[in-house]
Amino acid sequence: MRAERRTPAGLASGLALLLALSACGHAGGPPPAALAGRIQVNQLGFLPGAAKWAAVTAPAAAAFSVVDLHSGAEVLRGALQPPALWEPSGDVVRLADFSALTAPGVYRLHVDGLPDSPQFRVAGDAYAALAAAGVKAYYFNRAGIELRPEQAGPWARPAGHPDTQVRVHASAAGPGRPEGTLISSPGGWYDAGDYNKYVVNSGITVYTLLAAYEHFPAFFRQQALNIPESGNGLPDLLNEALWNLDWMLSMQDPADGGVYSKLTNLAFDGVVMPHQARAERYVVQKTTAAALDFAAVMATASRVFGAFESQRPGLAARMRAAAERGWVWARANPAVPYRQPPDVRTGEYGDAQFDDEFAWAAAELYITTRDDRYYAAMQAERVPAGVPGWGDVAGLAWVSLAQHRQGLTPAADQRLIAARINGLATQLTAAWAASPWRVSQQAGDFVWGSNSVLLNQALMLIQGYRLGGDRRQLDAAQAALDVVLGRNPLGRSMVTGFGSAPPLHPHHRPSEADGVAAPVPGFLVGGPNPGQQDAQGCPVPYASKAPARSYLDHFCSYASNEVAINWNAPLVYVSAALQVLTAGTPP
Ligand SMILES: [Ca+2]
Ligand SMILES: [Ca+2]
Repeated sequence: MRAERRTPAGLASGLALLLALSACGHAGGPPPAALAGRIQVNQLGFLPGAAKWAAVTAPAAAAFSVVDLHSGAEVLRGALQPPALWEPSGDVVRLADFSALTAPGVYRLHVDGLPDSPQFRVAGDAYAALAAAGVKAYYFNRAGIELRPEQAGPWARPAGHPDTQVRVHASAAGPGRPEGTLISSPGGWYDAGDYNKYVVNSGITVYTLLAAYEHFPAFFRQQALNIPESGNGLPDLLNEALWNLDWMLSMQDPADGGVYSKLTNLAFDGVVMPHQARAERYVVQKTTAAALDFAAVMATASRVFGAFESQRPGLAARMRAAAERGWVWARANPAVPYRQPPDVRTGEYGDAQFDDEFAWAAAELYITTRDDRYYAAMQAERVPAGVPGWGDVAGLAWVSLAQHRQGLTPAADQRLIAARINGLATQLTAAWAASPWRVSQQAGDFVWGSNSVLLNQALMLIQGYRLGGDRRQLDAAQAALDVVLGRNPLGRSMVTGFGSAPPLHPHHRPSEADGVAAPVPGFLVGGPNPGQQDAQGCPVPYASKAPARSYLDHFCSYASNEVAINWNAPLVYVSAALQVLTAGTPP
């Protein structure tokens, strides 16, 4: 869940009408519906070997068929499962299991009396383009660099926010750098729909991208993104991660190893392009969470970039040293929460519970250094495995320990590592299996950024599958991606540029201000959020208060339709993992 953000001014007039919530956005299908309801399906499609489910919100329907889009031939027929109420949306739903469909092609689902489903593909490369666009979204959010037409196409734009002359805010002043000192802290990614840069949120984001590389290196070595560094000998995912890692390194105070929490304006920019935003920038307060998230991700990056010494000589050692200095600072300053200074009004990412950050940083330092003192500092038996989020990162420690389990020292408790990963994956699988909508997310998971909560559940399910091979855990992860790509009560894809009914008006300043009709592609939007914290400032109402329907495809909706770097990271991880782990040819 993100820090709540101030509503930008001036949104109330002249904006496009709400397009969401009324129709599925697909063509074709039989004439007037005799039944009320819809067929909701993953609008992008599936690997041949994937579990394939659709949701039919028509209690009286009985059977479904799968139709080849081009020939019109029925290729599969089946009975719908018994109806059941899914509380988060209030729908009575019947599920269609068409996993037996394995032949590559383009299809739609048909139920007598209902509009046909959106079309979808079955293909061996079903998620390759999605995974690539999910990474390239970070390129589109780069600070301090011109996006050239050769790489950015219609979304080319001048450089914004050079951040080579940034002031040390009073809250961040120290002996070596008194208030007002000018420092240089260029590069990095804009955090979300705004133009500020936050270390805490960068931590889980970059980590998740590096974990994707560590887990599936062959996939990412062949992925070509057409970014400025392409062809330099580093995989493009790592080039993109470095754009933010190099910035993060500049956020560490060389005097004491503490890490500034954010680089920010005093207030959010207006709805302008990056080069039009000229407010003075500051680095703000060193915090325990910033130091530990920094230490964890630099320790991770150190072992990843250790394999690329010739491309970036000395980088891995520098990252490791930076991680250890951040750790030392946090041990000496173990309870410094973020306190928003009175003159600063941008995002907070405030967190006062640091057990999880300590555990995660200790785990990554242990894996990278093989120093048992870090394993002891983790206090592993006291660390739970939960679904990760920016303020609760304990689960990431277990992801890394499981990945590296064969190279750990004898100090590591191998049974505990397996128990933590399996315990969480088993719990999420049970929730998926019991769900009338066949998804692991529960009513309480519809919070700010609910789509990322769901995809982080999928990320943890995938860890279970990689460790123990329980196929149901992979199927439950697939279900999460299905929901994000359109098998939801809204019939909406939640990724810009993907699916037949994607978000068109994300809360993303460049997408709103660039004069290009299509939003910048590859971004996951926050998703349904019954908090509706932006409702007062939106010129159109939410259509429903139901948790799974609390979504507005409107620029005003920072609470359901913003983008964020930490939300895109599990999209990249899960789409790549399913592309790699799902059988690409019919079984
Ligand atoms: Ca925490
Ligand atoms: Ca636009």
